[in-house]
Amino acid sequence: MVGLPEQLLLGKKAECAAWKESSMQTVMIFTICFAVTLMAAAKTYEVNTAEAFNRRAAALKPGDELVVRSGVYADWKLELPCKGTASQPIVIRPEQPNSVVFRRGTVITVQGDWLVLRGFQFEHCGGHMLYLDHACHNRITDCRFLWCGNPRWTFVSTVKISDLSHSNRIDHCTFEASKSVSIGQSVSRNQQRVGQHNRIDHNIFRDIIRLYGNGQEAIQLGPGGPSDQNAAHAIVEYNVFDNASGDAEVISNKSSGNTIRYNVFADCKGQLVLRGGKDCLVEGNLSIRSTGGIRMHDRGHTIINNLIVASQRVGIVVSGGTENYAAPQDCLIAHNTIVNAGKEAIKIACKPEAAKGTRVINNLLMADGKTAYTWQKSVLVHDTASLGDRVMNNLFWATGKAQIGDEGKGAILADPLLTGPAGGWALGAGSPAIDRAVSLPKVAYDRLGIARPIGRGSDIGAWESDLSSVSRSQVVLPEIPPHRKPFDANNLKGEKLFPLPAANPAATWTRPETGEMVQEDDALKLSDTQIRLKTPLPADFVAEWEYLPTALESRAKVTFAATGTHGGYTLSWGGIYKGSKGIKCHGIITLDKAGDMVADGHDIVMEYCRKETPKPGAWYRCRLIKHGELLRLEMYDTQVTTWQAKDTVTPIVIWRDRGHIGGSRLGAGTFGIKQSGTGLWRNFRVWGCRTEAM
Ligand SMILES: [Ca+2]
Ligand SMILES: [Ca+2]
Repeated sequence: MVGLPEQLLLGKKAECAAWKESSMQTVMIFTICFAVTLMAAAKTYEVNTAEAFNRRAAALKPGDELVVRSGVYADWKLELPCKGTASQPIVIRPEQPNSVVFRRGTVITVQGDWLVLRGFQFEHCGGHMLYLDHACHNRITDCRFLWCGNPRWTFVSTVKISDLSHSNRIDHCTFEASKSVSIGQSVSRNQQRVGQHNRIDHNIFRDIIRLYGNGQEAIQLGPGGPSDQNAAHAIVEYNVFDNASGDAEVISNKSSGNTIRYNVFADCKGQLVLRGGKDCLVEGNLSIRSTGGIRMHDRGHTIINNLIVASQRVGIVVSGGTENYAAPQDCLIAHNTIVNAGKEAIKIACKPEAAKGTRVINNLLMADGKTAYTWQKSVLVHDTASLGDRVMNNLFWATGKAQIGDEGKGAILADPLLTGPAGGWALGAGSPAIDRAVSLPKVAYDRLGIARPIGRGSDIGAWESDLSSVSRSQVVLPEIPPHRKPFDANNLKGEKLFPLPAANPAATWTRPETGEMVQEDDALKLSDTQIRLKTPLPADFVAEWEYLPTALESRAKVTFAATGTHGGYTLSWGGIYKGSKGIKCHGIITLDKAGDMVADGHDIVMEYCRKETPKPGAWYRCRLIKHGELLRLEMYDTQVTTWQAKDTVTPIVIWRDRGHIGGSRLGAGTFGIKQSGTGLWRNFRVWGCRTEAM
C-alpha cells in the first residue's frame, strides 16, 4: 500500500486516512463498529424536505438508510457528514428506483465516509453539485446526471473529488450532455495534493457537446500544475464515452500512477490524453471513429494492448515537449493494434523538445489510406524524434495510398490477416503476427485478459489469441455504442407556416399600441417592444431566424407554446452577466417554462462572451425545434464560437420536457418576440413538422 502524506493524519480527516494507513487499526475499528451496530439496529428514515434530510443525515449511524420520498426537488442544499463502516455503510436512496429528480441549484456535499448514494437523477444542476469534500470510501452509484455543469465556466466539475478524498467509487452512472467537466479531481490550495485510490468505472458519458474552447472534459484526474507529479492511483475502467466531445481531452490525466483501462471511446471529438503526470498505465482501451486515440506527455507511461480503429487523425501521439507540457520520456508503447488512422497510426513529435527513451514495440499497424480529409496522408509511423532502433518489431500493412513511414528495426511487412467482426477481430490462421513478438514481461496479458504467451511466443498487436480463445476472455469490454446519424432538423420540416403570401392576413405580427417596429432593408428593428404571431403555432414546429444585438446590454426573448400572452417556454439571451470571478459574459441563453427556470442559471454562452462589443454585422442564425418532448435550439454558422469549423450546427439548448418542471408538457400556442434595448431580426420562418416524422 502506498503511504499517505503525514499531513493526512492531522486534523479533521485523520480518521479517514487512518482507515487506509493501518489494516490492524481498521480491523479493530470495524470490530468495534460491528459490535455497536449489533446493539443498535439499523434504521430507515424517510424525508421529503431538505431540512429533514440534513437533520437526519447529521445523525445517521452505520447501516442506516436515508430514503427520499418520490418527487422532483429543486435547489436542495444537502450535507452528508455521517459515517458508516465497511460492513455497515449508510445508504441514501430514493423511495423507488428513479423516482427522485433533483434539479437546478441542488448541491450535495459529502464529508462522511462509507456512504452509498444510489439511484438519484440530477437534471440541470450546476457545477460542483456533488462534492466529495475530504470524504473517503464512499460510493456514488446508479445515478443519472443530465445536462449538469456550469456552461459559464466549463472548467468546473459536476462531481468534484477533493484532495483529501480517497478510495471513493463512482460507478454505473450516466453523464449526459454535461456543460462543464463531468468528474474532476481537485487539488489543495498549495497545489500539492490530489485524492488517491479513487475508482471511476462502468459509467456512460454521452452526448457532451463542446460549448467552449477548453474545459468540459468527461474526466479530469487533477487540474494540472505541481500536483501532476503526485500519485493519485486512480482507476478509470469499463467506462463508455459515446460522443463525449466537450474537449479535445475526453480524459485529461494530470496526476501520476493512474490506471486507465478497458474503456470504450466512440465518436468522440477528442482523445485520451496523458497531459501531465508520470507512470500511468493505459491498457486495453478501445477507440473507434474518434478524432484520435491517445496523446501523451511526461514520463514512464505504459501504453499497451489498446485497439484504435478509424481514428480521423492520429492513433497514438507521442508529443513534443514545451514549456508547459513535458516531453515524453522512457515510455513503452507496445502491443497496440491501430487500424485505419486517417493520418499517422503512431506519431512521434520532436518539437520543441523531442521524446526520449520511448520504445515502440510489437504494435500491429495497418491502414488502407482512405483518409477523412483529402489533404491528409496516412503514414503508419512518423518518427520525427529519430527514436531509431527504439521503434522495433512492429508489423506494418499499408495498402492503397497509405505509407509505412519509419519502420525502425525488425519490421514485419505483411498482411496480419485480421478476421471476425470489426472491433472484435482476432488474428486469422497463418497470421504473420502470431508468435512473432519480442518478449516484454510488462505485457503479461492481451487486451481481453488472456495470459501471454500462447504457443511459442506472444503475438504482435493487442490480441494473444485466435477466435476460439475470445470466449475465454477475462475482460469484457462494454459494447461499442452504435454510430448515430447527426440530428438534422431539415428532416422534420413539413408545411411552411410563416411567412405566407402577403395576401394571408393571419401571417403577420401583432404589436401592442406602445410598440415600435421599423422595417429597415429586410430586417425588423425592434426597440423595447414585443410582437406576437397572429396565428398560434402547432405543437410541433421548426422556427428559424437571425438576430443581431446592437449593444451588449440588448436582451431578447422568444416565448412559444404560450396561451395568449401567458405561460409558455421562454428562451432569453443577451445582457451582461458578471461571474464570481468578475468575468463578464454576454449573450447567455436561458430557458424557462411558465416562469420556472429549467437550468441552473444559464444554458450557454454565445461567441461574444468576454468581448467588449457585439461584432458589427455578426448575425446569429438560430433554429428552434419543438418536437414531442424535445426542445432544441441550434446556432448555425461561424458566429457562435471562434473555434467551430465553418458552417457547423451547434446545438445550444437541448432539453426533453418530461413534465418535471412547470407541469405537463406544453402543446400548441402563441409565439412572441420581446426585445429589450435594440436588436435586429430578419428571415423569420416557421414550418410545421412532417406527420410521418412524428
Ligand atoms: Ca482541456
Ligand atoms: Ca502466441
